Amino acid sequence: MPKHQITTPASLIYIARQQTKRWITIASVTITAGLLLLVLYLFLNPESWVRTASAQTQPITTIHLENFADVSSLTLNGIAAPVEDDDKVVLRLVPSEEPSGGGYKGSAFASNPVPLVIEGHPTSFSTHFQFRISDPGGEGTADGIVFAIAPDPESLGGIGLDIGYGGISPSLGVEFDDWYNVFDPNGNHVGINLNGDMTSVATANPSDDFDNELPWYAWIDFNGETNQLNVYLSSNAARPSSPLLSHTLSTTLVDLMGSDVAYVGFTSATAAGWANHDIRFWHFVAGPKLLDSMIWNAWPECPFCGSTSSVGWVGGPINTRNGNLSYQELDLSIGQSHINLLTP
Ligand SMILES: [Ca+2]
Ligand SMILES: [Ca+2]
Repeated sequence: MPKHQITTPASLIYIARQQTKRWITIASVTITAGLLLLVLYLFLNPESWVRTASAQTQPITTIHLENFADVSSLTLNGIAAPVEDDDKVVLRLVPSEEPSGGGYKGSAFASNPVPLVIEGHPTSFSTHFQFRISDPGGEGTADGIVFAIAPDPESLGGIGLDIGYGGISPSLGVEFDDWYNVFDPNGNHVGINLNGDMTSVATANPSDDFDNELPWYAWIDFNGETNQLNVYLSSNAARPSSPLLSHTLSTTLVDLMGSDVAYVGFTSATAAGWANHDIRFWHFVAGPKLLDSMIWNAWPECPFCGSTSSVGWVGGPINTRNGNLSYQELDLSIGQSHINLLTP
């Protein structure tokens, strides 16, 4: 037997060790390559590591801003800015200051567009916000706040009587007007305005003065199937059972905007009279139908949220096309506006 074919226990152990080392090397290289490929895949496909719930996300647009400490989701125009108020950061559309140049104006729109057709249905929406008008100066409280829908998030109309809305065309506006002009019914009214025209197509009078320094609660619902717009107003958080102002548009939102997307937000302005015009919180939800479940304060209790959960209950159930129910959650651990739609 040739020498090199002689095997001893020691040489067998040596061969085994060399074999093991080789396998370890091959395994290490394979695992490293696999991990690199996985990292590369996740980098190239970020949606793959977002929670699976996103795959079930319904075509619902939501905005939930309990305060305005983070305005990264908004497009701010003119003088509009987040401002620390007594108890929270508010969106100050215009400040109570003697303006330079005849008047101040400001607007803020959600930067993400709202589709005006969802799943083949004309979009319906429900929004709820709190505003406060305070610290008047000059000739008196002026000029009001407008909830506006327009095809451009950088929309900003004129100063003074235009309330930052006049001149934005096309557009839909719901004004909370606190200064009398010749085209106004009085110096304290709610109005529905079209295409930047300051002569409202419908108006109504609230129960108290807007500049009473107290927060006002407003709800605006739009039914895309009937084109009916309802405005509710209250000095407390309870949504009134009847709208203060109701008006049916003669066109769809798509026809009005001349677009299948639009932006929602607020405008304001001052001139010879001024005041702080603040939005203190804002919720908005849009969907293919106007459902009770979309309406703030009409939402039922969350059927599965634990009391110790960091997930806040903000809405739902929302009926989806296939009859399943989806639920919205707000991650309280990061504060606000982090929404997932889940199917339990
Ligand atoms: Ca006015
Ligand atoms: Ca008016």
